Amino acid sequence: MQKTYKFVTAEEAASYVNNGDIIGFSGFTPAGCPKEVPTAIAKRAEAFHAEGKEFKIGMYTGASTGDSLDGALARADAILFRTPYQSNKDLRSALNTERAPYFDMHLSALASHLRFGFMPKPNFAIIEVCDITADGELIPTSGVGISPTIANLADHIIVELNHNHPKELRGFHDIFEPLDPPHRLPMTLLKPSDRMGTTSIKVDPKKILCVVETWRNDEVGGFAPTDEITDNIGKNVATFLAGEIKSGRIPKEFLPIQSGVGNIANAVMASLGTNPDIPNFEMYTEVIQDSVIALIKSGKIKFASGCSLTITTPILKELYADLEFFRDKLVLRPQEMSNSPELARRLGLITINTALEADIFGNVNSTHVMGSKMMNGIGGSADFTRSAYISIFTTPSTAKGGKISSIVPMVTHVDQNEHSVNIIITEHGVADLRGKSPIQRAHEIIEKCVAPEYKEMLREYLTLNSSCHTPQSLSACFGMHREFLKTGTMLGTKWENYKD
Ligand code: 0RQ
Repeated sequence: MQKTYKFVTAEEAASYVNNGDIIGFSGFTPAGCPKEVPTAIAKRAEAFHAEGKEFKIGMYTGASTGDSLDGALARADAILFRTPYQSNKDLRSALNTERAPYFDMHLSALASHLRFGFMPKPNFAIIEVCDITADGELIPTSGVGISPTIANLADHIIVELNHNHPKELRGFHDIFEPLDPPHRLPMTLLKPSDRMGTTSIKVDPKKILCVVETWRNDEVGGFAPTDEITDNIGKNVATFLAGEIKSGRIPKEFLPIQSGVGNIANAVMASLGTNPDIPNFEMYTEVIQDSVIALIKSGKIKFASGCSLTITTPILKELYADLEFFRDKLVLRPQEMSNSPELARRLGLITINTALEADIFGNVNSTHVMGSKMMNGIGGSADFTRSAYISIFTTPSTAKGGKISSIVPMVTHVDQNEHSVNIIITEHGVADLRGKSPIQRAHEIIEKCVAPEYKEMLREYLTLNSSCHTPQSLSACFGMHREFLKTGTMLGTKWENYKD
């Protein structure tokens, strides 16, 4: 293999990339993303900028990435456009100040939209692997994302061979790319542990421009320790699901779980793991976080299918040290499969994602702070929510030390609408929206989920425009947000100040 491919430094690999190039990057979250070449491209951009020359690249990623990719390129002002999900603070700042054009997409749709030609084709793919064979087999590492599609579409592939991920990861991936309509066939999985693809991404070796070696770890951040609020949210999710099993609304053998990213999702998984009324279960999800690995070890999770091992370095090292134990309990797939709405509906997923804010009628905003500032992106939340067996959204009832109520009259941006959201859960309780009219949903959410200090304010809101199907007041619906922007807290909102 050493003879087959050209081994180069990251700087040399980056020197092939020019202003206006469009690059697809491997990985999903910081797991499985290239690290050396993106940083070297950022340095190249800075050198061009220092000479007064343009240098920006178009960027397709699986989801968020590590700081050496999104952070470095954002700081270098080198982004022509960027999609989909992101969570890097420097990129967030760039895209919220018009320095990096960003468009948010459903993660399941990205690969097919690239193939359909809805967006410019990537001319480069930069793909992290744990192994590469002379005949062009690429073995992904801890995250797959859109790698098969960008490897097929790109003219040139730059490989980052990461020796920190063992070659024995071969076999942990299930790589499949569907045909496009009208020739598409069903994805045949009937349970999370089924497979339908190959264990590697096969490319024409002639497309592999060069290989860069690295020993760098995935840049997965740690999780905040659970606190009383996240613990109570987790307990409420577990108690709700246990009740649904008892009532027969969820089959007694339980159903596969999808769980989102972040501190709350991590805490929810930990609670499911410790509740004795929750049977051992499987996951069909996109992101496999730390808590899932602990639950696989304890036997509570029987199998996890995901797109990435978004796992902190110490836990990933433990997993790699005991790889054979995990071999029949884990699989990683491209996001077109892990997030497939077809599979979510067929497998009957219980989906658990996080809202920034929800409104009293059941619409959810997971992305835009005060309707205008992008936080991270929709990620896979709608891929799963719309096709779920039961869709759950969790959120602490307040944010910013109680100055913001996470439950408001009308969300300032809609990611999931009232028709897709079944259950909302805060630390105070569980609002079951199924089979309820808008006004019934409003009462359910206010009484079960809203923080005590905001309950009366929201009850009063419902009287502003009563005797209609959805009692919204178009003049006052953003009153709580406007009060926060004016005074720094929603607490003093008086409806008479906002109603015409
Ligand atoms: O900001 O840390 O500066 O105080 O939002 O909030 O409570 O730490 O929650 O880490 O679980 O992230 C929705 C962002 C939640 C995440 C979101 C502020 C709050 C804090 C983070 P600070 P927490 P988490 C998987 C599927 C996308 C959709 C999804 C996310 C920060 O879960 O990106 O689930 N989801 N996709 O203070 C202003 C409010 C706020 C608020 C919270 N109402 N107004 N700020 N915050 N509520 C993703 C993938 O597909 C890969």
